[in-house]
Amino acid sequence: MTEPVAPPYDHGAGQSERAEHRWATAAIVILVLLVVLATFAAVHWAAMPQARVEIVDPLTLHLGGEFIESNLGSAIEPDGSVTVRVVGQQYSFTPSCILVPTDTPITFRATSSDVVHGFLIDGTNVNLMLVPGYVSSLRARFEEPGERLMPCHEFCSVGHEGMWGRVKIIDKAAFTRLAADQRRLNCVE
Ligand SMILES: [Cu+2]
Repeated sequence: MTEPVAPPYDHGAGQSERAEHRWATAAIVILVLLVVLATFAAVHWAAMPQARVEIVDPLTLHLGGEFIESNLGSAIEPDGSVTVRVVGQQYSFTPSCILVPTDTPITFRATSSDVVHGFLIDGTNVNLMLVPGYVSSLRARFEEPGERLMPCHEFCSVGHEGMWGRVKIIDKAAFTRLAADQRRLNCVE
C-alpha cells in the first residue's frame, strides 16, 4: 500500500503570481496610454484652436447688440437665406417657438445668458451647446413642413425638465409672405 501524495500546491502559487504580474503590466500600459492620449489632445487643442470663436458678453445681451430681444427670431438675409437668433436662459428659450421655412439654408446663432444649456431640434441633426460668453452657430435645412420639439438637453438646474421650445417649419412661400411685414419672425402665441 502506498501513502497518498499531497498535491503540489506551490506550483499553483507560482502560476497565479505570474498571472497577477501580467494583469498589473496590462493595467499600467492602459494608464500610460490614457495619459499619452490626454496629453496629445491637450497639446493638439492648444496648438490648433478653433478657426472661429465668437464671444459675446452674457451680462449685456439684453442691453444691445445681436442678441437684444427685438433682434431674436428668424430674419431673411439679402441672399435669401434665413438667420435664426435664439437665447437660452433658465428655464426657457427666447423665442420659445421658432418659425422657419422649408427648402431654405438656415443659420442658427444662439447663446446663453446664464448657464450652459442644450439646443436640440428633435428628429434632426441640429444639436448645439449654448455656453454663456460664446455664440454657437450651425447651418441646417428643412425639407418637410411640420412641427418639432426643442428640448434643452444639458442639465441646467432644478427647472431643466421644463425647458422646452418648439420649431414650426412652414412652406417657404407662406414664410416669405409673413416676412413682408415683420422684421423678425417667430411662432410664439
Ligand atoms: Cu436646460
